[in-house]
Amino acid sequence: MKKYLTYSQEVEQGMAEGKAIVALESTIISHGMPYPQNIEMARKVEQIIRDNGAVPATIAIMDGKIKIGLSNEELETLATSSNARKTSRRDLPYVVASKEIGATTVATTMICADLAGIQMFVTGGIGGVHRGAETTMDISADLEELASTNVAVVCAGAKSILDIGLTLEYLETKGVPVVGFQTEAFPAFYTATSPFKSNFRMDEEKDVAEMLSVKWELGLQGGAIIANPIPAEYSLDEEYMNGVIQSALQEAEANGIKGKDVTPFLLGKVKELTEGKSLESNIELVYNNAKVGAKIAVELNKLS
Ligand code: PSU
Ligand code: MN
Repeated sequence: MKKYLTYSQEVEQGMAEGKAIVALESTIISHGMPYPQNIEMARKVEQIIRDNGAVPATIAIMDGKIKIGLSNEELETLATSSNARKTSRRDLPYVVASKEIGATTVATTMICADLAGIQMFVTGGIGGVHRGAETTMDISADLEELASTNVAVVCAGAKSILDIGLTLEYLETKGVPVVGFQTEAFPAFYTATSPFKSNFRMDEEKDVAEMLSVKWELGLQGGAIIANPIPAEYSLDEEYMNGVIQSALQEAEANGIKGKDVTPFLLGKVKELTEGKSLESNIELVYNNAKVGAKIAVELNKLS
C-alpha cells in the first residue's frame, strides 16, 4: 500500500512534527471550477488551513502515485489539465495503474486520506442521492464512503441539484452523523438553510472533535458530515437558486447527461445561469469550511 503513496515536503514535515493535517479534494479544482479561479481557490484554501494552525494536503493522482499534498507545479498541472480524470472509488485502481492524472472526488479523497492517516477533510459540497434516483439509481459513491471510511468531511451541506431529503435518509440508514455547525438547519450549499434539519447542532470546534473521537474510539466505522452554512453575505436567494437548478436539470435531461458527468454538467450550467454568482459563493463557502475544518483538526489532534 505504502508504495503507492507519496507526500509533499510540507505534509511530511507536518506529520513528523505531529501537526494536524487537513485533506483537500481535487475534483473541485479540475471539474468543479474553471481556470484560473480554480487555482486561486486551491492556493488560498491551503493558506487558510495554515493560518488556522493545520497543514493542508491536497490529494490527487499523478505518475502512478497517490499524492498527499501537491507542489505548486503539480497544483498548476491539475488546474490546467484538460485530461484529468474525475476519480471516484471505482476509478482509483485504473488511474493509478495507467499513470493518468486523477482528480479525487470526496469518496476517493476520503480513501486516500485514510490510507495516509488523515482524519479531517475540507471541501465545498458532497455528492448525494440525485433527484429521480428512484429510477436512475444515481447515488454518489461519496455516501457509501461516508458509511465506511473514518474521515470527517466539512462541507456546506448538499446542493439542491440533489434530492436533499433522500440524501439525509441515506446517511441515516448508513449511520453517518450530520452535524450542523452553529446551526440547526441542514444547509443547502448556496443557501444557509434548507427545508431540512441537521441531526445535531454544535457550536464549538472542540465539541465536534470530541464527538469524532468518541465515534472512532467506539469502533463505529465511517465518517461524519460537519455541515457549515455559507456566510450570510454570500448566500444566494433560495427561490432564485431553485429556479436556476430546475433549468440546469432540464438541460442535463435534454442532453442525455449520465453517470459521472452529471454533477460537473450541473455545476457548470448553474454557474452559467447565475452569470458567475454561484462561483463566487462556491469559492467563499470553501474558505469558510477551511477555517472551521482546520480548527476542528487542531482540536482532534490534541485528543489523540
Ligand atoms: N459538489 C460541488 N463541487 C464538486 C463536487 C460536488 O459543489 O466539485 C464533486 C466532488 O468531488 C464530489 C463529486 O465528490 O463532485 C460527486 O460526484 P458524483 O455525484 O458523480 O459522485
Ligand atoms: Mn452519480
